[in-house]
Amino acid sequence: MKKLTNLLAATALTATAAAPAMAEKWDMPMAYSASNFHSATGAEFAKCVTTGTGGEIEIVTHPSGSLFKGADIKRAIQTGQAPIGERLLSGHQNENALFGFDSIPFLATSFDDSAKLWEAAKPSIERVLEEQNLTLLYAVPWPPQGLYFKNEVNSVAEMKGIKFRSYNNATSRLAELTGMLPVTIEAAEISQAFATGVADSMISSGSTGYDRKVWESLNYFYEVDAWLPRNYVMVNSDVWSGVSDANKNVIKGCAELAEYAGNWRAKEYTGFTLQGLRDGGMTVGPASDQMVQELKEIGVTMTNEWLEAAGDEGKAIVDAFNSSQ
Ligand code: PCA
Repeated sequence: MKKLTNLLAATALTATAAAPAMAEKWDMPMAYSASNFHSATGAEFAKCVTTGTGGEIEIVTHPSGSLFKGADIKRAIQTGQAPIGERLLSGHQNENALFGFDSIPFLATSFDDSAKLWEAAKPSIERVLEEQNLTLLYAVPWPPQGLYFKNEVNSVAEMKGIKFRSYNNATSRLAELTGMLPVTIEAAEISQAFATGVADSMISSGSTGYDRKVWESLNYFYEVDAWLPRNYVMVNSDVWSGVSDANKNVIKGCAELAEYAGNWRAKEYTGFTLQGLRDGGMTVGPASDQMVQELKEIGVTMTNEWLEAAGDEGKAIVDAFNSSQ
């Protein structure tokens, strides 16, 4: 017993000696599964910051919506319940249309175009976030969005009445315009939703279908490449202003690295996960010409609606993107 007490005392001493003067622990809520590439990127970002600051700031990630669900993450950070976290940017489209710049159908449909669109939109998004006491650290796109169905679908008319899982305003609107019935469900909960018939379709990346093993319930994935929505990592601006300049530099460096690595992973994960869907038994391929044509017409309607809602600043983003082509 004596020995154990001595050992404990010694360990406590060592721990105290090794701990930096003002160590802080930052819990980082994330909405998607630990195996997802965004979560893997976040975990490496956290490690980079912890190591780079010599442990003065230790970031601990909480994937799968385990600390806060996706829909609650931004509020949690704004109100200081968590200092840092990751969220789907277009999830805030109901607060400000500008947040939906990356979910305009058929505007930016490749990784290259998505990067150009982000370049055009970033100053506006940073400003809107800053007004909400949030500092943007990095953003990484999801792979291109395609349509998942239980049964074969070759036209918009065949979509009528199908229950459709949505993840933001644009996806709900797409469901309405195609005659489907939208129900908003977090990615962490879709396996269950499809298994129980709460939904029989969705628009998402191959990545999310793969992460959630949707082949257990759904059979078709149509590569529509409608858009590439982004996740972003934000920090509470009051917390950020309390960080030393040296640590700010470390965090910015780690964020840049994470953005680069995340983009790379997203591209790699695209083909890998589509193959994963095939291996799971799904039919994966392009949509019929008719379906593409009809979806593009719906895309025009949604683009016009977005431009109207996002005003001059939205139009300036689209114009800047188009002129970078
Ligand atoms: N996966 C996320 C958002 C976009 C994507 O590819 C989801 O389905 O919730």
